[in-house]
Amino acid sequence: MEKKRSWAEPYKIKMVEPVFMTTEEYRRKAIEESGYNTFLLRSEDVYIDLLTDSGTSAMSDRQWAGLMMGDEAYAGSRNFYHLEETVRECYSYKYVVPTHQGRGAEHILSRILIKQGDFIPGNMYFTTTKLHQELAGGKFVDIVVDEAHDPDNLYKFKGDTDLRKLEKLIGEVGADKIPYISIATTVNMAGGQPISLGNLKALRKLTTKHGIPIVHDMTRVAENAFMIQQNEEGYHDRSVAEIVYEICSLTDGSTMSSKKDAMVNIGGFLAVNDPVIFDKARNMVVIYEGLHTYGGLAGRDMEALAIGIRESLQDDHIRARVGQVMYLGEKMMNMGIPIVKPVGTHGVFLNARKFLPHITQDKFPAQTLAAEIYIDSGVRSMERGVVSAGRNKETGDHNYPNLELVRLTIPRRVYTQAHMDVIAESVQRVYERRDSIRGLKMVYEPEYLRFFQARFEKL
Ligand code: P70
Repeated sequence: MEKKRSWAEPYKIKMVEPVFMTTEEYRRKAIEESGYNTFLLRSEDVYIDLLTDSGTSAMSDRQWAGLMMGDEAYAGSRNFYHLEETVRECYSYKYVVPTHQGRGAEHILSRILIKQGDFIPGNMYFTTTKLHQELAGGKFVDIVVDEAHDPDNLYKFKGDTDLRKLEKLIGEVGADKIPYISIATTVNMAGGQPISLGNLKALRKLTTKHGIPIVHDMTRVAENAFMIQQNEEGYHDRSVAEIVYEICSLTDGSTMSSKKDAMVNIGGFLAVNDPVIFDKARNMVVIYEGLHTYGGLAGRDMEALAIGIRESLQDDHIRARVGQVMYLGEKMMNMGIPIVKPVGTHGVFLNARKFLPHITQDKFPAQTLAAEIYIDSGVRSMERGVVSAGRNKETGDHNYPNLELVRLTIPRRVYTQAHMDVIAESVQRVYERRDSIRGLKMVYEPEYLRFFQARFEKL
């Protein structure tokens, strides 16, 4: 019989940061003043912060020590070479251009590869990725499997691409109108869902036939690799590090927001194998980010990142990281709370359509739910539904995605199991009084990535 072991953390806590509880009355006022948008709250008014896992993880003692080893030379910092070597060894990519964070890399990549009128297929959209594709003149096309759009479908690899959708697009527009395929590990907007290696290999075969490169959004690649190790035939005995390397080897380049997997507060990069694209990227980075050996980062940031990459690939680490998210997800399922299934790797995603079925999507059920959870307990979450999906460029109407979700995102190495219990209990309390909850109307809407700064009022 296989030994069942808990996912207990492979570390102990050396330093703590106090958090403070406020009263319900205080929080009602705070969220109203923030236009019912959790992005506009002050962090000091938050008790448990599940807005994002981006830049919010706890660094290790090694990473903090790395900060002291920063070489802050304008050019040729030794920390850059350490980062470059780490990316080559862990992720297989030959050339690295650091950027201040993921969207900096997306900007440069999109500007280099996309021409007006191009199409960029991807395994579901991501907000910043899609915007940069559009600003460069391209159009995003969703080729994720249908299962990904169904929060109750239990398929284990909802990040898989549907090759028929891709073949159809190639048939319609021609391979020369597709500069690359954009593949995310894991798929954030689907609820943190992984792609399988089997699917990626099949995609590689098809794209090679048509001469189309694959660009990898590797923001949460270690988490994806862990799910492959757990659930894909033939990978149970492989380490997460080996699986990550194999995923990267099947792609031609990547954009990375290192603020997630790699557990730094800021940082990212663009990595490619093609020397011509590298040359262009290295030139463009000096316009928007900084010299090609720092790209908007301090030397110390690059050092903490190089160390964080290796830590992110340790089996013990990733097992505890995803284990904690699974613990919260299973607890909520046992309470009968509607969440996206299977549980994602970086957070638990509430299904707001089912949670608040009496609130129609034009009254922003997920935005409403995030505000209500904050009022109940000071737990901050994020809307991932109609507000995030923005407007249709042609008709001007809202895009109405099938997934209307609230994301409870778990930072790495930050919160305890008792925090997970408090979170689940708070969501349960809101669930019990769901019938009394009313929707919102939008009263201010910025032009780009509206979810960050939009304001709402209670109906
Ligand atoms: C989040 C963060 C960032 C991200 C990502 C994937 C799969 C690229 C990026 C961009 C922060 C965020 C961003 C937009 C809306 C809400 C939140 N995701 N690809 O919380 O990287 O932020 O470093 O520029 O998840 O999921 P960066």
